[in-house]
Amino acid sequence: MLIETDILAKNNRMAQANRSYFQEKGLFVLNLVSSPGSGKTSILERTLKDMAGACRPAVIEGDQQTDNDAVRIAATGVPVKQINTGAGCHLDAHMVLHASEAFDLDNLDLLLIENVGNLVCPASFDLGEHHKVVVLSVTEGEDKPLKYPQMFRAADVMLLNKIDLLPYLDFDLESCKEMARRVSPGIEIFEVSSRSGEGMAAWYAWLGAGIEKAKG
Ligand SMILES: Nc1nc2c(ncn2[C@@H]2O[C@H](COP(=O)(O)OP(=O)(O)O)[C@@H](O)[C@H]2O)c(=O)[nH]1
Ligand SMILES: [Mg+2]
Ligand SMILES: [Zn+2]
Repeated sequence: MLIETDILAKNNRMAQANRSYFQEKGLFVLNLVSSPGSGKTSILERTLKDMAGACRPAVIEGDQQTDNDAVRIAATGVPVKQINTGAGCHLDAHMVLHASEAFDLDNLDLLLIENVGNLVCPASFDLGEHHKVVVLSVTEGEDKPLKYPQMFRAADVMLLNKIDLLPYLDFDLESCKEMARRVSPGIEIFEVSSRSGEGMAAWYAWLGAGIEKAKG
């Protein structure tokens, strides 16, 4: 327990340093978290294609193994750096700082970090982002905010993804949103489908406003 506290304290210090550094560069930084398969990479791919020319993004991809997601992002033409955590189950602030050295930050205004698929410990590890964005897909069950409250409390935004599948499921959208707000009253919720594009415009508007604000 003492070791854990120490690791988190050290990470918090590094995350604060990242935050100051990213702020100096006028970067809007988001940390995307979810369980595996909720659609983080798909949302990034669609967002990068639809917002091409509207912002100057780069992506950091976190996975235990493979560069599959980095390859998918690279296909959009956006600069990307893969981090493999091996046995590790989350990104930390130190990894993110080093990965960001792959980019010319002076010529970017948006840094999107896809965390390792895991709804537990990424909640505790600040990376120096402006916001955690939690992706929950409608195939996962509406009670996930109650089961993983730390993560939903840590997130400022929830992307409720795969709404194109709603007609085939008995997922209760209103109940899910109510449970998310019960653990995190201020959470901003966007209902989206990275497949059909439904609901994505509201997410892009939120993103655009954040980019403008971060430029200062
Ligand atoms: N039907 C549907 N499938 C989706 C949607 N978004 C992602 N998927 C699928 O869900 C699977 C996992 O997506 P991926 O982006 O790799 O998830 P990640 O592990 O969170 O990065 C893939 O087979 C995607 O095609 C969506 O909006 N609708
Ligand atoms: Mg992914
Ligand atoms: Zn972990």
